[in-house]
Amino acid sequence: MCGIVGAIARRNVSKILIEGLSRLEYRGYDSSGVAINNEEGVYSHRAVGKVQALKDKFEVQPLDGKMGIAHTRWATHGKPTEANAHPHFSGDDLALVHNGIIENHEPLRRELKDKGYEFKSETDTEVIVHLIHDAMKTQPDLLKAVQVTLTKLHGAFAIGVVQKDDNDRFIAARKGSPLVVGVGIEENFVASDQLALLHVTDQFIFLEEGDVVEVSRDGVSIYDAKGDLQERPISVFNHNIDATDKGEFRHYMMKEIYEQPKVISACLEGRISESKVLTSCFGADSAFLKEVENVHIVACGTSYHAGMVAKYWIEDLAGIPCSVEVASEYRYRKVAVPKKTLFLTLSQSGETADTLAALRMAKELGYLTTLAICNVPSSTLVRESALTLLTNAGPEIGVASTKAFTTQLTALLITSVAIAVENGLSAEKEKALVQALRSLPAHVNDALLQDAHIKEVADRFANKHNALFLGRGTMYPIALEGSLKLKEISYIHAEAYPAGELKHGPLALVDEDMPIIALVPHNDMLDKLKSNLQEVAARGGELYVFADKDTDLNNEENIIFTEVPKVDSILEPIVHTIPLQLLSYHVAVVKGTDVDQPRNLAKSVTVE
Ligand code: HGA
Repeated sequence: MCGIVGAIARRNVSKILIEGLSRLEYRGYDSSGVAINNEEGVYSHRAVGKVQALKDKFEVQPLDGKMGIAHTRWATHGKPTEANAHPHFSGDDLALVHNGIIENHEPLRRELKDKGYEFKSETDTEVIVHLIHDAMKTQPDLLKAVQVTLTKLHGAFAIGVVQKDDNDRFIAARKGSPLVVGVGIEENFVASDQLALLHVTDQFIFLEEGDVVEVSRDGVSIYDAKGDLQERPISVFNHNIDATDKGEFRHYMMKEIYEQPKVISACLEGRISESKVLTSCFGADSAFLKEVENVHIVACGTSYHAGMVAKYWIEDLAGIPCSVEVASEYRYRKVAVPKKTLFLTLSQSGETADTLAALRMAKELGYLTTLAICNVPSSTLVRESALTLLTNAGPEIGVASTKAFTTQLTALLITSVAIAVENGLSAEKEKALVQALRSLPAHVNDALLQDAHIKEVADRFANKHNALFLGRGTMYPIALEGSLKLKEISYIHAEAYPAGELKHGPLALVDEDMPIIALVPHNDMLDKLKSNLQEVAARGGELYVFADKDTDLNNEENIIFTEVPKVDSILEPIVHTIPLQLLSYHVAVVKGTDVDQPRNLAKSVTVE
C-alpha cells in the first residue's frame, strides 16, 4: 500500500527521495509528495497520479535540502487529490507521511477541531500531525511528542515526521505497517521496503512493532514501545540489485513470468535430495511434522488460491484434514481449533495486514505451531511465525503475482510431502514425488514455449467483456487464479467455477459472447470434464481449452486449443498456471492497460 521514504544526509536528498518513491510505486500510485527541510523551513511538492507527475514539479521548481520525507499514496480515507496527498502539515513547522489507517481518527479530529486545529484534507493521517503539534505545547521535544501521540492512536501506522528548525534529525515509527532503517555513511534513511533504498545502502535494520526511531546523520536511536533504548541488529541485503530492473522485458510482470523456471529451482534448492524431502528446510524444529493431525491455512488473494491447491495435496497425500480460509474472514470469527493443528500462513510480502492479524490471533488459540510460507525473509510474518519456509522467488514488483504464486505452490508441495511422510507415505511414493518436483523447472520452461501462440489467442480474446474459467480438483483453484489475473490486469469481468457446478447456475450465462476457459487435467477427471465441455459447446459458447495433446482435444473443431506440457498429475496445477499468466498478460497489453500497476490495486496490502 502506501510507501514511505525518509532521508538525512550531508548532501541534497531530494533525488534520493524521488528515486525511492519510484521504487516504491508498486505499493501505491494515486498521488505522491515530498517535504524537504532546509535552513529556511519545510517545503513540499505534492502531485496527483504517478511519481512522474511529482518529478515534473521538481523540474519546474527544484527543492533542495539535506533532510526530507516522501510518500506515494494508495488512498484509504479521502479521494486521490492533491489536498489529500501526503506530506500533511500542522502549521508550517511540522510535516508528516503515513502508511496505514488510524481507526479512531473521527473522535480525534473532533477533539482537535475543538482545540482550534483546521483540517485541510479528508485523510485520517492529518490527525497525527496535529496531535504531535498539540503534544509539543507541553512537550517541546519532537521525539517525546511523537511518543506521547502514538499512545493515542488506534490502528496501523508507519510514519515519518520532520520539524522546521530541527535540521539534524527526523523521527519515524511503526506499528502494524512495515518500516526499515537504511544505514549509510554519515547518512541514514527509512523506507517501507528495502527496495526503496538499494540505490543508497545495502545495510538495514528491521524495526519491531511499536518502535520509534530518531534518525540523524551520525546514527539512529531506536526506542521500543515502552520507550527503552534498544540495539537492533543490522542485516545486509543479499539480492542482486538487478533483480529490481526490468531487463530486456517491457513489463515486470513478463520478466517475472519468465523467471519462474529459475526461481522454482531456487525454491527447491536444499529442500529435496534425490529421493527425499529434507525436513531440515523447516529449521531446527521440524518435530511438528510428526505430531500434526490437522492443518489450517490462512491467506489472502493469490496466496489463498495456493492454499486451496494445498488442501487437495495434504488431504490426498497425508490423509489429514486441511481447511483453507481468507484471512479477513478468519480474523473476525470464533475459530474451533482441533488439537495438534498446524497454522500455516501464505504471503508474498509477509506484510499483508489481514494475514498478520490472523497469525497474531492464532497464537492465542493453542495451535501446535505456526508456519509461514513467504517470499521476504525480513518480513513481519517471518519474524512473528515459529517456522518459515521461504519461497526464494526474489523481489516481485508486478502487482499481479506470478512467480510468488508458483513458488508458493512449490513450497506447499514440499510441505505436503513432508507431512505425508510422517503419515504413512511410502518411500517409493516419496521418491516419485521428489523426482516430479525435480522435473518442475524444465516443465515450466516448456510451458513458456507457448508464449507466441498464447499471444495470438489473446488477440482474439481481448474484445471480450466477460469470461468463465472452469476446472476440477486442483485445477479449480487454478481457474480461480486465472480469472483473478485476468480481472486484475485486463479489467475483464471473469469468474471461475468447479466445472461440475456449471449446470447448477452459470450455464445460464453461456452464449456465443461468453468465452469459456477450460483447464483440462490429464487424470481421472478428464472424461467428466470433457462432458462439461460438451454442455458448453451445445449452447454455442466459445471454448478455450488448455490441455496436453494426449487428451485428444486438440483436433476438436469448436475448440481453441493451447497445449500444456504433459506432466505428473501432482504438478499439473503449477504447470497450468503459466499459460493463464501469459494469456492475462497479452490480453492486458492488447487492451493497453497499465500491466504492472493496474488501477485501484497495490502490491503489498498493508492496510486492512
Ligand atoms: N490512510 C492514509 C494512508 C493510506 C495508506 O497507507 N494506504 O496504504 C490515506 O488515506 O492517505
